[in-house]
Amino acid sequence: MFVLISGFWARELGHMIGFEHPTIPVHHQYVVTATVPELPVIRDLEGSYYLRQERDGLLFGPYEKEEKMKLQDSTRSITEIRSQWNHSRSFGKELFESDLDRIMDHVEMAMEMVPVLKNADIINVVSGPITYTPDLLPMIGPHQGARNYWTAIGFGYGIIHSGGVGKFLSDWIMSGEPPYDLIECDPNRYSHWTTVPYLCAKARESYGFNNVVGYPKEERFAGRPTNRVSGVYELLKDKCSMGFHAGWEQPHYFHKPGDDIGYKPSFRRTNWFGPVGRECKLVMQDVGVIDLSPFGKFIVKGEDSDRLLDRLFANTLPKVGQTNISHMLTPRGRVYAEVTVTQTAPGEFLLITGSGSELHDLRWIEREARDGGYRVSVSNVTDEIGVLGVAGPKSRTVLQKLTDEDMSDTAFRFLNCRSVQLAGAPVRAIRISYTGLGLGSGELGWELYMDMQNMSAVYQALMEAGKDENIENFGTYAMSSLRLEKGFRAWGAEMNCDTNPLEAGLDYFIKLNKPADFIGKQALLEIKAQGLSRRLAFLTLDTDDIDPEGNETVWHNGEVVGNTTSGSFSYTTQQSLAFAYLPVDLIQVGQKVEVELLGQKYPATVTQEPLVLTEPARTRLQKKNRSV
Ligand code: THG
Repeated sequence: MFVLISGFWARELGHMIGFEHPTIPVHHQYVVTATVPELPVIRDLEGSYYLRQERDGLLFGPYEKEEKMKLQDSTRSITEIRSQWNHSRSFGKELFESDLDRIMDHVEMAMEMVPVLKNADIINVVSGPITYTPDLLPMIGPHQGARNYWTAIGFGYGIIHSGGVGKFLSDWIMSGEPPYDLIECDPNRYSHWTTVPYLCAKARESYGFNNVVGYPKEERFAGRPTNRVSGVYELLKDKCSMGFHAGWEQPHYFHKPGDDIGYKPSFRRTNWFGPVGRECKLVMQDVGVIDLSPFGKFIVKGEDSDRLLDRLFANTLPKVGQTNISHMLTPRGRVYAEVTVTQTAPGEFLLITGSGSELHDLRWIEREARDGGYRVSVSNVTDEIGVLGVAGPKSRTVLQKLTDEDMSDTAFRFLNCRSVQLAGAPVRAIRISYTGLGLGSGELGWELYMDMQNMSAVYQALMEAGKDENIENFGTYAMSSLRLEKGFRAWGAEMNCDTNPLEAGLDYFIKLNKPADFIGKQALLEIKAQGLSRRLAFLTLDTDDIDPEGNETVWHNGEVVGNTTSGSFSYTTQQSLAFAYLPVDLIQVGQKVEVELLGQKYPATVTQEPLVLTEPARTRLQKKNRSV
C-alpha cells in the first residue's frame, strides 16, 4: 500500500512512480497590514478577495483574474516544466516573489468596500504556492492502473481539510469502500486527456473563477477540446452547444436557424429550453441520433469471466447475444456503479458505463479480478469504439434501409445484441435506449457500436437514409428529460455509495436469489430484513420558469423531509419532474410535498412512474410485475 499525501510537490512525486497527476502550484498572494482597530471579516465576490483579521491587523487575499494570475508552470512542455521544477527544487519554506502591482485592482476594490484599509500600513505581501487541479478539487482515493496506490493531493484550500480527509481515506482503506459519497474528489475523474496544457488552462480558469457565481448547467470552456474526440465531433461541432464529459465534447442540444444560440447561464430556463423541447418531440415522434461515444467501454474475457462478473454484479448474467442492466454494489450494500453488460460471445462481455465513471468502474473490476485471482483479461476500449444512439418510433425504418439484417421486433428483441453490417461498416447493435422502455414502438431505440474511424461514414449514411423519416440530431439535455419521464435512475444522482439499491427502487435488477455470492448480497439481505426508512419518490411539480436540478430541499408541513436527486422539465406532459428521497410514510402516490427552488417553495406531488408510456409498454410492464 502506498499513499501519496502531498502539497505542491504532488506532480513531481507522482512522476517518481510513473504517474502524471494533474496538479500545479498557483502563485497566491496575500497582504498583511499593521494594526487596524476595526476588524471586518468578509469575502467580496465582486472584488474577488477575502479579508479578515490577522493578529491586530488585516489580511487581504485576492483571487486574481485569469489573464493576470501566475502559474508556477505556465509553459507548454513537460521537459520545460521539469527543468523549472528542478531549478526550484530547493523550495522549502521560501516564497515566490510578490507582485503588488498585479493585485492592485483588487486592493482598490477592497479599499472602497472597507475604507479602514486605505489608512492601514501594509507590512507584508506574501506570495505562496497553492496547489490546483483542473477543477480545483483534490484527488482523494485509489488510482486505476496501479495496485494499492492512493493519493490525497491537490488541495487548493490547504491544511484545513486534513482531519476530514485523513478520516475519510483511512475509513476507505480499512473497509474497502468510501464511507460516504465524495465522488467529486475521485482521482480517476482525470485520465490521459488531462495533459499539461489542459491542466494549465484549467487551473488558470478555476483560479480566476474562484469567486464567480456558479450556475446550474454551468459550462467552462478553457482547455477544450482535449485530445479525446469522437468520430463525429468535426461533423457536429458547429451545429450544437457542446458539453464536456470526461474529456469528450458531447452535444447538449442542437441549433436551428432563428435560435438564440450561445452559452447563456441562468438560474431559470434559458435559451436551451426551446431547442431541447424540439429534440424531445423528435425522439418521441420520429427518430433522433445522438453521439454516445463518451460511454466508458470495457471488454472482459477469459475462462473465469462468468465467475468474476457473477461476483461483481447483482443481476444475473445475460445470455450470449443479450444485454442486462446491472449494478456493482459495495460490501455495505451501496451502489458503486451501474453498467450494461452484454455477452457478445461465450465468456466474452462488453461492459458499458456512463462517461463520468469510466476509470472509477474499471478500477473496481480490476481490483476484484486481481485480488480474487480470476483468470480474465479486462481491457478498456473507450477511446477506440464510437457509439451512436438512434432512438424513436421511426428508428427501425431508418436502420432497415441500411442493413440486410432483419430489424423487426420478432427478429431483433429488446435488450438483444447483434453484429450487423451498416452502410458497409461492421457495427454491434444493441436494442436499448436511455430514452425509452424498449416496449412498444414509441419506446424504440438502438445503440450502434463501431470503430471510431467508421463513425462519420455511418452517421452520414443514417442522416441520408432517414430524410423521409425526418431524422435529426439530439443531445444529452433531451436525453436527460426523456430518461426522467421513463423513470430511469441515473448513477451519481439517484444512486451512489450513500444509497442502497432497494431504497433507490432498483429491486428489479437485484437478484438476491441468484446462487452467486455477489458483493453486497449479505448486507442487502440485512437491509431488507430491517426494512427501509426512506425511498426514492417520483415527483411532478408545479413551477413557473424554473426546474429542479437535484440537491434541492423537500419540505412537508414546514419541516425538511428529504432532497431531490435530479430533475428536469417534461416536454411531453408540460410539467417539471424530479426524483427525491423521502421518508417511507411520504411516498404514497398523491402525497403532496414542497420543493424549494431559488428560495421559493413549489408544490409537488408523488406520482406514478413512468410518466410517459405507450400502451403496449404499460401492458408488458404489468406482466413483468413492475409497478405501473
Ligand atoms: N446504454 C448503455 N449502457 C449504459 C447506459 C446506456 N450504461 C450506463 C447507464 N446508461 C445505465 N443505465 C440504464 C438504465 C436503464 C436502462 C438502460 C440503461 C433501461 N432500462 C429498461 C427499464 O428500466 O425498463 C429496461 C430494463 C430491463 O428490462 O432490463 O433500458 O444508456 N449501453
